[in-house]
Amino acid sequence: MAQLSFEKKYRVRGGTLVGGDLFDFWVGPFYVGFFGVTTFFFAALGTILIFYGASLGDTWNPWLISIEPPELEIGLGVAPLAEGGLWQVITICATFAFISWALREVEICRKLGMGYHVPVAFGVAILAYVTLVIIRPLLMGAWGHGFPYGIFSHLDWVNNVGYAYGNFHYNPAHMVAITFFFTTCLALALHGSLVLSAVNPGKGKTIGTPDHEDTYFRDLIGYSIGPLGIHRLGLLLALNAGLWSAICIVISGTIWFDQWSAWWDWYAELPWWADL
Ligand code: UQ2
Repeated sequence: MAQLSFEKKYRVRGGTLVGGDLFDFWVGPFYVGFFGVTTFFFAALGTILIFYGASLGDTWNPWLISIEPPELEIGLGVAPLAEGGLWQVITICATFAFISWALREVEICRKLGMGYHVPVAFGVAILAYVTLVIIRPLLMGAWGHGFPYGIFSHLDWVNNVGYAYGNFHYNPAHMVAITFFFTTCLALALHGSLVLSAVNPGKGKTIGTPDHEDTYFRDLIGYSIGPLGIHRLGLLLALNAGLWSAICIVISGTIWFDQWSAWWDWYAELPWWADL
C-alpha cells in the first residue's frame, strides 16, 4: 500500500497508555501523545540546563564543555546547582526523556497492532545509560561515580575508570560485550551486503529473492539462518552488546574491587596445577 494512503488508514485514535484522546494527535509526520509532550519537556529542559551549565564554565569550546557530577563527598545527597546539582537535574531530565521516548514508541506499537520489539530494544540502551549514572553510583554510595557530560571529559572518565581496575580489557564481562559488538557488526555486514546483492543484480536484470539469499549461504557454508532468523540473531546480538556493557561496569567497584587481571587468578589456581 502506498505510504500516504496507509498512514491515512492507520492514523486513527486509540492505543494510548495515558491521557486518553487528549494528546492523541500528530504534528506533521510526528505522533505526539502524552509521552511526546513529556519527551519534549524533559529534552528541552535538559538541553537548556546543559547550556546554562556551560555558561557557568570557562569555555564555549564544544569539545571541552563539561557538566561535572558532584564531588564524592556529597555522597548520595543533593548538590548545589553549580557543584554537581545541574548534573543531577540533567540526569533526571535525560532519564525521563529516554523513558518517555520508549513509552511513545509503545503507544505507536499499540496503535499499529505491532509487537513491542523496538521499545524493548531501546529499553536496553536506556538500561546501559541508567546503569552508568544511577544504578552504579547508588550501589557505590555517591553520585560522583557518574560520568561527566562532556565530549573529552567523558573520554577521560572512561580512561580513568578503566585504569582504576588495572586494565579494563581483562574484565570478562567487558570481553563478552566487545565480542557481541564485533559479532553485531559481522552480522549486519553479512546481512546488508547479502540483501543489497540480491536487490541490485545490475541494470536490466530481475532482482533476487529470499531464495537467492538462502541459496547463497547454503552454497557458501552449508547453512542459511533465513531472512527472518537473521533479524532475530541481529537483535539478540545487539541487545547482548548493551546488556554486557552494563554488566561489565556495574560489577566494577561493587562486587569486584581489584585489578581485573587478578580475576583470572582462578585459572592459575585450578587444583590440578595449583602447586606445580
Ligand atoms: C542468511 C539470511 C539472511 C542474511 C544472512 C544470512 C537468507 C537475508 C546474513 C547468513 C547468516 C548466517 C549464516 C548466520 C551468521 C552467524 C553469525 C553469528 C554472524 O542466512 O537468510 O537473510 O541476511
